[in-house]
Order: sequence, then structure tokens, then C-alpha cells
Amino acid sequence: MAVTGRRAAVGTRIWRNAQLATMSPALPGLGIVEHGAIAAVDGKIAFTGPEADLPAGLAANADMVDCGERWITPGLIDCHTHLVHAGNRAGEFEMRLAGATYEEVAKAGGGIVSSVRALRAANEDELVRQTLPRLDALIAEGVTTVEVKSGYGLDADNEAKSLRAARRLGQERAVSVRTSFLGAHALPPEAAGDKDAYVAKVADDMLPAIAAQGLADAVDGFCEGLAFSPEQISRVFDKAKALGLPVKLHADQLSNLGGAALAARYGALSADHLEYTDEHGAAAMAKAGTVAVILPGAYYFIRETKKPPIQLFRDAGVTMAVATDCNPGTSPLTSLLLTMNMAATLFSMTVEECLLGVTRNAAAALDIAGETGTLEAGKWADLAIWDIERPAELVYRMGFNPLHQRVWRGQ
Ligand code: DI6
Ligand code: FE
Repeated sequence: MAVTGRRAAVGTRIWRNAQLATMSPALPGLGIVEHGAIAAVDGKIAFTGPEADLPAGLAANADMVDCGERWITPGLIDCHTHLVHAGNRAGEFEMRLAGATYEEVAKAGGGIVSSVRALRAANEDELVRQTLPRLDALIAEGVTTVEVKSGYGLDADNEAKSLRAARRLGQERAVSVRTSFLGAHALPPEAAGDKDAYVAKVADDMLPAIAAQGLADAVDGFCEGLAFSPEQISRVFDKAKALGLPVKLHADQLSNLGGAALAARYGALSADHLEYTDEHGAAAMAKAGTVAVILPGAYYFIRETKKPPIQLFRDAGVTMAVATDCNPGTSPLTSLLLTMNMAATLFSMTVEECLLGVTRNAAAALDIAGETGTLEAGKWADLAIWDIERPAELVYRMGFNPLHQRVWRGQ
């Protein structure tokens, strides 16, 4: 359950005279309902469907909103971000423009570790202050739920500080926040290259403390040559499972270490990046119901050349989500709308796949499909109301925001 300090709306509100893209799995495609209406009671959807079918009892005493035939989608969900971080890495950006690869920058002591130094130097209030403008950019485009990872603290206190800052975002703004512990993101400077010793600290000290404080909704890891091996990730995931926490994984981003299949073996909520995933990994994900989270921002920004195997995922029946991966090193991206355009333009994902990827399928990647991600009765009234003539405009444009109004839990 997302932890937030804000309350849902009270009473009955009806949005009428609208075109609905419900994303309901009970309907084909985007689940479109023409001349539709949505009724919410105390912030939860009580009715979605043709306005003509609206129960009379709901309309009585309701606060009516005429949407002027605008389109309504579910509120958008950014299911993979490193939104809480300190400072920026524009200097490395210049290094890379001069020809250094992401891995060379990392080996030169730059990369994630430089963000670790910045995060450790910032207190919790400062982290929230630096993060809110990035969150506001997402909210301005209709995002109602955001996932936020730790991963720049890399010791018990700083990882907990990061996740407390993430939780506070849901107190400061009308938004739902899901958190993921990513202690297995990189090796901290003090580890002196001993990955096994650090992984043992992540699994045996940091993760139990984070879990005991209820700071994480899931546990994530970075399975990559420059990060952690499948065996080291398994050490962390075994502990997550023992603590009853679901897992997700940065997998097969720069090479094929079998990360997708590893994630599937643990019944992971999602495996993310996946540029180098093969048919074995795709089949394993489909069987396990692990969502593929596609992150075009990182692919674009580090000028990767290997595209994720979208057709393989389609053929295998893997559910696909799309997210910004907002982080200071490989994806300083705070536009989910632009992210959808990248997923379509760079990876040939369809409009339907992109829009489902930032709503219904993103909710599945966060294990909140019962709460939000579609316009269906029983879920939160998280809505985005758009000044568009057709849903494709949300994927087609680059750098334009047609949001008319955002509604979070009926507010
Ligand atoms: N893969 C990435 O692209 C980011 N983390 C990860 O596991 C990079 C994060 C950073 O460079 O700060
Ligand atoms: Fe990431």
C-alpha cells in the first residue's frame, strides 16, 4: 500500500461529457468509452462507462464536472525512477561528449559513486528540496503515482535517509509514492573493491533495517559487470524473499548476464532496461509474469546501440511498461510524455503499448494493479484529463504538455 500523508476527496464527484481511455483489460485496446462518465465516491471510482448508464443514485447530490468532450486516461504512473538524488552529473555529460563511455566514466571513479558523495553530504530536508522540482515536472504531465529508488546512499543510514525522503514526497504533494531499496546499486568507496563483503552488508545489515522501518515496498538490484553478479544479486534477493518483500531488477542493460531470467526465477515484479535480454529471458519473464520495464531515456542518453527486444517480448507475451529511469547519470529525464515518444520512435513500440506502459502495466510493475492504473470501479480516482483529439497525441508530440487537469484520489 502506498504511504502518503494526504487524504482522498470526500463525497461524490462525477466527470461527465468525456471520451474515456479506461485501459481496462475487459475491453480491447485502450478500453475506449465514447460519451463516457466517471463517478467517484470518497476518492474511489464507483462507476466508469457510458454517461447514459450512470446510476441515478450516484448523480444525486454529486459535484458534477463537465469535461467538454475531453479525453480522460488513468493518471500516469512512472514505475522506475531514481528521483531522490543530490546534485547533478553535467560534468560527466561533457566528458562523455568528448568520447568517454559510461563504463569508462564509472571506472574512472565518476558515475554512481560521485552521486553517492553528493547524497551523503545532503540531509533529508535538502534531498526533499532538491527532488520536489523533478517530481513537480512529472506531476505537471499527469503523473499520479511515482516509484522512487534508493541506491546513492550505499550504507544503512544514507539508504534509510533516501527512502525517508522518498516517502516524504507523498506528504508534500498529492501523489502516491512506492519505494524500492537499491542498496545493490554500486560499490561504495569504502568497500575497497570487495563486492562480496559489501553484498553481505546489504543483505544482512541494511536490508533488514530498511524492512524493519517499513521504508521499502520492494527490493531492486543492478545486475551488470560493472555492478553485481547474478550470484551476488541472488544473495540480496534471498534475504528480500525471507523478509516478505517483492523484488525487481536492473537487468541486461549493458550485457547479457541472464538478469531477466534471474529476475523471473525470483518471481520479480519487473525486470528493467533489458537491451541485451535473449529469448530465454523473455520466455522466463512471460512464465513468471514479470513485467518488462522499458527505459528509452537511458538508452538514448548513453547512446546505447542495442535496442531491447520488443518483438521478442510481444511474441512471448511479456507485459511491457515504460518509465523515465530519472537519474543524474544515464537518464536525467523528467518527462513521461517524452519517454513514450522515445519508446515509440526509438523502439517502435505502438501508441497502445506506450499508453498501457505508463498506466495499467506500470501499476503491475509496482504491484498496485488493484489500486490504480485503469479507470475501473474500486480503484482510486486517479485521472488525467487532456486537451487532445486522440490518445496518439500523448505519444506523438515531443516537449508539449496537453494536460488540462490532473486528479489524484478524487481531488
Ligand atoms: N543503471 C543505470 O543506468 C543507472 N543505474 C543503473 O543501475 C545509472 C545511475 C547513475 O549513473 O547514477
Ligand atoms: Fe534505473
